[in-house]
Amino acid sequence: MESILQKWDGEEVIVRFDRPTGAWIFIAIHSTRLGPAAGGTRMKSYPDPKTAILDALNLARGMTYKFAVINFPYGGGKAVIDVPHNLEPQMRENLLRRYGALVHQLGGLFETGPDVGTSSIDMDIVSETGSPYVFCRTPEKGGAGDSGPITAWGVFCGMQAVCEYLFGDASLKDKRILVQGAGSVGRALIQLLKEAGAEILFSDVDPERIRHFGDDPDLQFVSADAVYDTACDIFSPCALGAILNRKTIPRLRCQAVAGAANNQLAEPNDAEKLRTANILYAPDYVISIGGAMGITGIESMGWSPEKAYQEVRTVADTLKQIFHMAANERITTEDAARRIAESRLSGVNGEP
Ligand code: NAD
Ligand code: PPY
Repeated sequence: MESILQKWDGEEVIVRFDRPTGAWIFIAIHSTRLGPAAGGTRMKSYPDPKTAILDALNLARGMTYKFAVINFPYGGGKAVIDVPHNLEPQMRENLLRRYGALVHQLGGLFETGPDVGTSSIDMDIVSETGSPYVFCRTPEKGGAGDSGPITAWGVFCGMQAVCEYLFGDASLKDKRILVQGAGSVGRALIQLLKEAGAEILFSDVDPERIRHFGDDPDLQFVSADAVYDTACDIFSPCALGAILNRKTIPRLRCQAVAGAANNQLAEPNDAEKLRTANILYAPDYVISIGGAMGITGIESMGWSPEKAYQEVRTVADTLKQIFHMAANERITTEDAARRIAESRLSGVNGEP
């Protein structure tokens, strides 16, 4: 644990062992340089608390870069709740309430929303004790609702930028796109791609989701083990992290990777492997900004939903800037994005 924290470049970690459930709560505050730390709450069972804390630290860093790359007045944080398997619903709800009380106790150092394993309905429960530091409550409770659809909108706009850069035309019509993960983001993305006339392939591991989408004649199902060998124009990871690694990259048969999943690169030099393989990579913390930007815009800056969708559209311009910078300087798109983010983090008031 000590060496993990020593190697981390963030500010602090709040740790709580929840005795009634046996869950571990880790809230990682990576940077408050540009504003209060914001980031979702991930809830799942990890093999051990060390893996859970590492996930929190890496995800929190990703949030710092997300906000910095678009020069947004928030810092990076993330919460991970490592729960035992088969937690009963009532126990889970009470855990969420105790977690909310902890967020409240931090007094605005950390503001949160949903992530993998939590939903808007969960945010309603967290906000009972965590208010006013909880985003994405359901509209019935006065929140902006699930962040998946607006995140998907950002990914969709990012894919258009990819097509414009690679093919000289932003249209996604007839482009063959493989979406890994048909959850909150993936399902909304699939809908947008349908409307745009793309050829859509999808993969999931949840039998219910496979059945639901498998019945759709416009979608082709790809099994989880065939994903990396399936030819497509754009591969869109919308499930797990670390899926771009030394084993999967040599198998990829796509021209670009553009998806919402956080921390897609297993190792920093996987970005170079993608560049060498001539695969255009849309850095995850840029293309997945829609939820964080749109929801904080609506809930704390008074944006209308229309304004939020318009603002999220600018992710396409940021990506194009990154693609051109990477090509001109012969660096990876990941390096180009990091340079932009770091210049904002080192500048005065976030200005480069
Ligand atoms: P989710 O839990 O709603 O959906 C994830 C889906 O991926 C589920 O359907 C799950 O069954 C599926 N899945 C899991 N393992 C898989 C595998 N091996 N192959 C194929 N599918 C698999 O999560 P979400 O909110 O849609 O988020 C997806 C990713 O995007 C996560 O990495 C998340 O951190 C990131 N992200 C989400 C948001 C947001 O607003 N929801 C914002 C930014 C980034
Ligand atoms: C993410 O982009 O990974 C998030 O956690 C999204 C988010 C962040 C802050 C509030 C709501 C959603």
